[in-house]
Amino acid sequence: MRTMLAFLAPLSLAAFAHADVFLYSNGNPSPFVPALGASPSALNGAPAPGGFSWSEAPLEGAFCNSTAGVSSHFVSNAGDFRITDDVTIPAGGWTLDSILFYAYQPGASGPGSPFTRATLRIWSGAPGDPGSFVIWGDATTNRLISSQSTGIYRIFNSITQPLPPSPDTSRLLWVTRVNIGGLYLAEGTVWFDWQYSCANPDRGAYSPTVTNPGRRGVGNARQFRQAYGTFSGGWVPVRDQGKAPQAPDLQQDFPFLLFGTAGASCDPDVNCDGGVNGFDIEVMEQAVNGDFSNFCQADPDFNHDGAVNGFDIEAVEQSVNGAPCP
Ligand SMILES: [Ca+2]
Ligand SMILES: [Ca+2]
Ligand SMILES: [Ca+2]
Ligand SMILES: [Ca+2]
Repeated sequence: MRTMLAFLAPLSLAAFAHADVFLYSNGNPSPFVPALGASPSALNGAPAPGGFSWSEAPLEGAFCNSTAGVSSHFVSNAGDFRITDDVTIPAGGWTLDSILFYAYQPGASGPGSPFTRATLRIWSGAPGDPGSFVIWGDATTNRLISSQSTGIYRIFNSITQPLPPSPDTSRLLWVTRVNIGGLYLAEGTVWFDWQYSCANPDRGAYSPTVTNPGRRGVGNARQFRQAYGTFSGGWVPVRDQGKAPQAPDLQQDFPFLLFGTAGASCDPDVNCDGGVNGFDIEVMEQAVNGDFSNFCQADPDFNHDGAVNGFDIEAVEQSVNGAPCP
């Protein structure tokens, strides 16, 4: 019996390994399906190449969207674009591991991604609104985990006059996973604000807006633009002007997926050395005292009570000793 317990003890640590899942897809009811409107054939009947799909600017009634993608890249010498959209987190909150974004670069069809860096901030309210502030992240740290082909080509609407362009394969969409690292966010609305950097600094990243067949979309996304001409720089609504010319301009959303755990979650390995032991209590104590040099997690508020203090040390100690997450 004693031997069995000795075997079981290490296994009990598995209880801490939370099961991350796709929690949310912005613009699509299936949390693991991005709102790209992926289809094997275009509205004009043209089939996508074998194994690929189209993401076609949608048609609603007589009008379609006219934009394939919105600039979302860092450019060292000619403007600095960021884009932002919101999510409402339900009761209980979410612990976010990562977020997945979508963009193309004209002509970039791989095999490697054209995007080499991504930065992310999370805001308390809409960026640009008075009173909104950054609650996590910054505009400089590279948080890109991976960037891979989606197998989906972004195309303009293929049937709306005048002069609908034929579907083409110049805009391969890449899915880029950006690290959030286990940040707990309580119930409420937050805004993500992100930016790509490109392998070729003279090229761009263009993010498609939420695409659902038959709907042009009504959203609240924004884009940051640097000052130019008479514009002093700042956040502006992302609007699709539509086609034909009399089509109304409609504000859009951006597709993204959130990956993590519903509710609070914890990993008492706060120094990420693979072990759960006294060092973690020590490192939590250092963090409470302002030294984050050994602390590896996104959120030092281990027990999610809104403060970083001795209770967090206590909670780590209890977790190290086998207690469930606070
Ligand atoms: Ca939105
Ligand atoms: Ca218009
Ligand atoms: Ca550890
Ligand atoms: Ca706390």
